[in-house]
Amino acid sequence: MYQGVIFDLDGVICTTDEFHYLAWKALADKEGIPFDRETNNLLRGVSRMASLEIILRKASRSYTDEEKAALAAYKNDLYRDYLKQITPSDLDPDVLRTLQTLKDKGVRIAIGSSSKNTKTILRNLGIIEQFDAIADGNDIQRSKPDPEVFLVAANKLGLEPASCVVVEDAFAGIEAAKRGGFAAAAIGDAVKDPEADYVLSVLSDILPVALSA
Ligand code: B16
Ligand code: MG
Repeated sequence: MYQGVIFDLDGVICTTDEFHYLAWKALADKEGIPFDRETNNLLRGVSRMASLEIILRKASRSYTDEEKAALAAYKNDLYRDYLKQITPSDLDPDVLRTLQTLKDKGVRIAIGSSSKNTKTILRNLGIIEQFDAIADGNDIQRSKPDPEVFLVAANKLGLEPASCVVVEDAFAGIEAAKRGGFAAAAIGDAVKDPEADYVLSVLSDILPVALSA
C-alpha cells in the first residue's frame, strides 16, 4: 500500500488540458504560427513560459522578452475565461469516488501541478478542501520534468517519495516522478510512456494500485 497519492491536475483530475489547448491554439492562430494536437501534447505539465517557447519554435520571426510576456498574459487571460465556466457538475464521478475512497482508507492525497491557476480550478470544482496538500506552479522554481513540485507535495504530506505514487497524463510528469523517487502511474496521453510503473484507463484504476501495493 502507498501512504500517499499525488495527482497532477490538468488532464488527470479534470479536463482543463482542453482549455489550455484552445487558448494556445487561439494565440498561435493570431500570430500565424502552426500549432496542432501533437505540439500541444509537448506542453502537458510544462510551465506557461516554457510552453510558449515550444510554440514559438515554429514562428517565422523572433520575439522580444516583452512580446513573450504579453503573449503569455494573453493566453492566460483566454484560459482564465474558460475556467469561469467550471462548476462542481464538471467533476467526473469516478474522480470524486477515487478521492473519497483513498481518504476513507487512510491514504493521504495531494495535488502536484505546474499550473499557477490550480487553486481557482479546485475551488470551481468544489474539491479544494478534499486534499491534504496542494503544491502548484506558485510553489516552485522549476516545472516538470524537474521533480520539484512532487517533492514539495510529498514534503507537505510529511511522506517520503518512495511511499507515494504520482498520477500523471504528461511524459514530463512521469519523468519528474521517476527522477524524484516516486512510483508513476500514467493516464491519458502518458500511457504511451514506457517509464510508467502503472497504466490507468480511468482514475479509479489507481485504487487497487494504491491500496494493495
Ligand atoms: P498555468 P499540470 C500544467 O498543469 C499544464 O499541463 C500545462 O499545459 C500548463 O502550461 C502548466 O500547467 C502551467 O499552467 O499557465 O495555468 O500556470 O498538468 O501540471 O496540472
Ligand atoms: Mg497534466
